[in-house]
Amino acid sequence: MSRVSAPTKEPVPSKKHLQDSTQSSTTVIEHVLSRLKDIGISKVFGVAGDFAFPIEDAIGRDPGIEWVGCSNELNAAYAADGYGRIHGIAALNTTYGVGELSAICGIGGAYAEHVPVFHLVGMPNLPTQAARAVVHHTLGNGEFDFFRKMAEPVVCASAIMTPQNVAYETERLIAEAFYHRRPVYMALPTDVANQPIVSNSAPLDPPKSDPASLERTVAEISEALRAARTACILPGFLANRAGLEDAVQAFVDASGLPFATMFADKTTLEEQQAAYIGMYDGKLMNEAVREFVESCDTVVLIGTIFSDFNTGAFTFHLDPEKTIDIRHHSTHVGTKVYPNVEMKDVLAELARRVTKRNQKPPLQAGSLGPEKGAGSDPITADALYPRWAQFIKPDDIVVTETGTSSMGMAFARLPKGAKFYNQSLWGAIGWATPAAFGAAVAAPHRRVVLITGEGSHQITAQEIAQFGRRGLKPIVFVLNNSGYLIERLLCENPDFSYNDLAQWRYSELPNALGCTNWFTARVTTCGEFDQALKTASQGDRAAYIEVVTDKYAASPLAMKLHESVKTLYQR
Ligand SMILES: Cc1ncc(C[n+]2csc(CCOP(=O)(O)OP(=O)(O)O)c2C)c(N)n1
Repeated sequence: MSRVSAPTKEPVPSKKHLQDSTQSSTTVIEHVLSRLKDIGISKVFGVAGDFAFPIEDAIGRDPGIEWVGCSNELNAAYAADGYGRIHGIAALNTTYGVGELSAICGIGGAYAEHVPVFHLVGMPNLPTQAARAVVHHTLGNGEFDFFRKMAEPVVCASAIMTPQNVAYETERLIAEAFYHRRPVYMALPTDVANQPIVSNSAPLDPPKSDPASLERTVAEISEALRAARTACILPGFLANRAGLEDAVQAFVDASGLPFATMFADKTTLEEQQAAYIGMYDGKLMNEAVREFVESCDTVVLIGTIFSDFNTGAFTFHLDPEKTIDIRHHSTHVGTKVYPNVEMKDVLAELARRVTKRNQKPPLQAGSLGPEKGAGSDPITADALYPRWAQFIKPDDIVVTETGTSSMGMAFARLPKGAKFYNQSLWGAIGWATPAAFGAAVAAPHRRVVLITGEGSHQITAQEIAQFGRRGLKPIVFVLNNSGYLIERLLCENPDFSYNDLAQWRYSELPNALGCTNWFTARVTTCGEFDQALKTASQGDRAAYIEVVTDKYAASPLAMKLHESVKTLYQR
């Protein structure tokens, strides 16, 4: 449902890769683009630059691949990340040095959160590099390999293409990106990009489970579940990254087990189903969910991580002996590790073999309380979050930013088909605005709702222009609480000036950024907010609503984190 096509299918050979291309007239960049198209890439996000012209010219000439221009490279990387979360894979193009380094924080986020982004970088030509010439976008020291080295820790594989290596290296990078579900770096010197390729290579096989190991893993999990008096599932975002939501759902259905989700995993599975018991956030929120999950004889984790924000600032307690952890390429059953088993195979076998329990779920997932306040009342947290929760419609794509707003929205039970996206591990503020743009490009027929704090929005707000440029109709909420509220709640003194911001006239931005016919509003009371929500929900045009609250109107989780700084920072 959430995927636009099926790009996460492992690469398959097509006739053209098996042709002898030693005499090919296909150029290096044409070959790379052709293979990226084969695996489902039809858009490239980026910012143009002269060292990347051969890449951009080839995209311009190719009717099967569209250039998606962004305001800067950081935004382009975040947009590619948002696109990749929905589409399964994404591509980004930047120029040498200045462009690629601007993108690197976004690529780091895609690495941390397992979004395969193919980063195509244009480099100066080989004679320039050999002469160690002092050219623009370099450090002026004749070094040309520094920036690739800087990229290395945030990608799972990299290559500088040549006519001789491009066929094999492209296959290797595709295989690595699919295997790790992480970004790869492909550099093309300007002269090399347009040379004919002199090599060929077939796609590399995707990894396969070891049959004996798979059998033992599934037998052991089935037995653990059979013996468990109580059990539950924690489906995680890494299952989603591998395109395995349906396989996880099939296992949930076949097992009859209830499931809860942690913060980063929200909406991995549909929340409007009886098996869903709510958000599990350690001791910080939803005590009944914590009590049930932690009391289970067996807990099955499917592609999740125990990060600070996924575990209620490490206040969770799951006994490793009672935990089954199904990962992309290995499974842990208690303290035993089965290294050579693929998540998709384990899930498929479990769905086939597990014994179904016909038990009523122990809990019913809750949502946020009733909407408080009316008329001229100020917009408190109790007024804000239930209203936003009510506003979300089936199939919406809800992109939320690091800060107090995502912490509030994560506990709303979302309607059927609605998806929640957040960058909860990397947590770079500014991600959400361009990521929402990327999401809208990936799913132009679904409603995208962006919820961001104003401090985060100030980092990447230019990307609002791109929605307007492409005629996309997002609903944007900017929460203006006069500064960095989450930081005020976590730092030594909330009133230190480093948490204050320049006050923008936010609702004037869409107009200034060329977005015509958008509904814009600045609301400071519940009555104004209700009116704006009503207009925005009509759905005929994009909306941009600045929601003004008190400086300390924090969501419950944000308040809990304020009380839990000791465990959050392990002080
Ligand atoms: C790129 C980056 N810089 C700085 C931070 C530190 N940081 C975390 S949350 C935050 C403030 C968010 O403020 P805002 O977007 O206004 O949301 P609020 O918490 O006020 O709702 C900052 C500065 C970060 N996470 N990422």
